[in-house]
Amino acid sequence: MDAFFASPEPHLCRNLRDACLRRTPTIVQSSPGLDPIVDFARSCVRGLYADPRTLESRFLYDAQGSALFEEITRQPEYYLTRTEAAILAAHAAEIRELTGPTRILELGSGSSLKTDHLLKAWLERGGPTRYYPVDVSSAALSAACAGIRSRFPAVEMVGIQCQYREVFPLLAQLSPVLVAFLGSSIGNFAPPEMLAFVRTLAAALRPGDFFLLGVDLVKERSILEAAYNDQAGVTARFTRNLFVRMNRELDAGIDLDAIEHAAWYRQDQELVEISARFTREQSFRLTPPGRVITMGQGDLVRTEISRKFRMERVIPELEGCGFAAERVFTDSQRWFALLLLRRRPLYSPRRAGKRPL
Ligand code: AVJ
Repeated sequence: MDAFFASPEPHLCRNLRDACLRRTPTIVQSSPGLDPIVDFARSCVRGLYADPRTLESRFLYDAQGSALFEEITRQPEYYLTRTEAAILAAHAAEIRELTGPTRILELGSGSSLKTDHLLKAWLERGGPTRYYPVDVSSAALSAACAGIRSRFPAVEMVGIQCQYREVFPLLAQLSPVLVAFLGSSIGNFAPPEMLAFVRTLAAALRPGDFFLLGVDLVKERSILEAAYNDQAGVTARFTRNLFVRMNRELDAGIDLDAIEHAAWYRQDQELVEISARFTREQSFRLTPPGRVITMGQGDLVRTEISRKFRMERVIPELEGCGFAAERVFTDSQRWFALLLLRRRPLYSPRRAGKRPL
């Protein structure tokens, strides 16, 4: 999918460069192009008329959704965040050793709590520590920036509120850089989208730059399904919140009591599929553009996929996209992996004629 081949946005580049030069705590926003409400409405209409019905996961993260996701990460069944944080805590110093004093840009930073381990390791080695959290949620981003500012006053930081693809044109000017994409957020992409994303990222980075990627690994169904169906019902509220947002921003008038959360592991595709199920028939209208949508009893709307990975497969895949795997860190149960990848040189004499990019 070429959705990730964004054209450079000089407006955003200029803002960011200015903010970096001034070294003031700033949040830079992407250039005001499409009205966010129109963007949301169009995406919902497109997705609800598609077969199967789907909604784009990026819209899950409004202020409430981002807060609910933080609550998910604290649920006992949701092992991902805890496990990844422990891996980061154990290996952050080593990662800093391997990368040298790069800037750190974090995609989908959310609350940025796990990043503390990286920032500590960077600060401990001295020299300037420059951190660029990127998130679509301005609420999550401002809270994260305020938190980092108070915990790590020495960190030079510019928060960037935009979609992932909008930040790619900025990466070359941030080099040397480590791009962190944690939490297995990459699992939200379907396989072709993931490849397009990784290739675009590789193309945007300079040779030698780093990519720190967190991936959740294939495991027993019961553990996976529990993680996406927590007892306290937080994940269910997270799924339903997308429809709360449609009611608030698009005046949809959806009966929220007739929506339930459904998540199961599809072993054939090695992914958790997360949907909203309509328990009664209902019609609603989204404004703009005002089209009527009818949902039948039992109809599903897929709100997310969360892919689970196998190291022996994902590493060659990433290497085929222009990266070399430098180190792989994992936990004792091999539930989660943190991959330190490096942008391969465009031309490497050893590989000449073998794997040209
Ligand atoms: C933020 C995409 C990594 O897939 O585990 C958690 C989102 N959705 N519970 C995931 C999520 C429901 C999460 N990611």
